[in-house]
Amino acid sequence: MLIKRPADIKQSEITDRSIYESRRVFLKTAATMFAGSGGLLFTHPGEAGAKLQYKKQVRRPGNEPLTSKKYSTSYNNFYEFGTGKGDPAKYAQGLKTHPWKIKVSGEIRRPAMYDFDDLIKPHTLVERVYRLRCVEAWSMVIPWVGIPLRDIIKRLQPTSRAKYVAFETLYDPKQMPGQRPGLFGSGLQWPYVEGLRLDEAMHPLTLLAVGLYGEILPNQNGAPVRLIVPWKYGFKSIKSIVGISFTETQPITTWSRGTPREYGFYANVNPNVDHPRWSQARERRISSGSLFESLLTPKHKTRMFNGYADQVAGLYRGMDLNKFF
Ligand SMILES: Nc1nc2c(c(=O)[nH]1)N[C@H]1C(S)=C(S)[C@@H](COP(=O)(O)O)O[C@H]1N2
Ligand SMILES: [Mo]
Repeated sequence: MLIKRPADIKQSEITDRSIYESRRVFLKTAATMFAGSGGLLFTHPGEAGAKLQYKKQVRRPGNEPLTSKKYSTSYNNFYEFGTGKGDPAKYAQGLKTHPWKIKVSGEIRRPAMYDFDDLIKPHTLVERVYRLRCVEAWSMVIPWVGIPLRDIIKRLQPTSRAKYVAFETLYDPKQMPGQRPGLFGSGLQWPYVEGLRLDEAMHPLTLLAVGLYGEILPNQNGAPVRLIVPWKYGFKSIKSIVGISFTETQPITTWSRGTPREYGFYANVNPNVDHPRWSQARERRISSGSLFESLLTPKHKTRMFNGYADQVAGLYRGMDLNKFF
């Protein structure tokens, strides 16, 4: 068994999990995974739910209970599949995530079109428990499995001119109904694009996630590979990445292009800077009970940089965070 259960998972979640797993026994056998030379090889990639092998590196925000897998995989934002929280789980199932190419371009020694498997093969997967806080003032605590982005960037060797990293999601209206004009329309411009400063991308907390709860990412969570930047609002954590580009100038990002007054490039979680239409001081934790239960639970105070200030505040020293929101 590749998955070790953290000792502090609550009983209710264990029940959730064991029900889920016994159901899985009847599903197609999990993809065969084996550790290569320090890394991981996908032999049947792209199968959501297949087990991953990884190193546990728990970086847990406090001792908060995990959000149950049920909610982290059924209450999602992925506007390419509709704007309703339940839409991604419903409409993303047909997304073809293998083979998957990632174009690496810009200020980099060896720009190339990579096969996703080749890009991650040399690296060791790690598990990190991170809280992800949506700008809509709810948050989840999820065990992500991935590769520290810095490991990949070091291998790609950016040039000295690289100051930012730009990311792009797949554009394919045939597979992504939310990208078609009409019924599903969100008003966003496609493809979804995001960006980080190079030092943010190189920060040890920044993860390229390929799994959650020890298993390959479900499509609704951004399969086969998505970003996780735990000290920033959820919209920075771009899903289903097909492009990574190293740039000299600050890249355009989807939400700041759409509504620059409401969303900035930095998007650091900050209880002291309100969204123009609501406060960011508190958040609703989506936990392990029923959604109804989560709604009844008192809100948590939102912490500066989502609780990671001791590790990331230094990146923004001297910057006016009211201006660079
Ligand atoms: N391509 C793309 N990435 C995206 C989004 C999106 O609509 N499209 N939504 C973002 C938002 S607003 C949040 S809160 C997180 C949600 O991630 P989760 O569904 O895995 O919890 O994904 C982010 N990444
Ligand atoms: Mo979000």
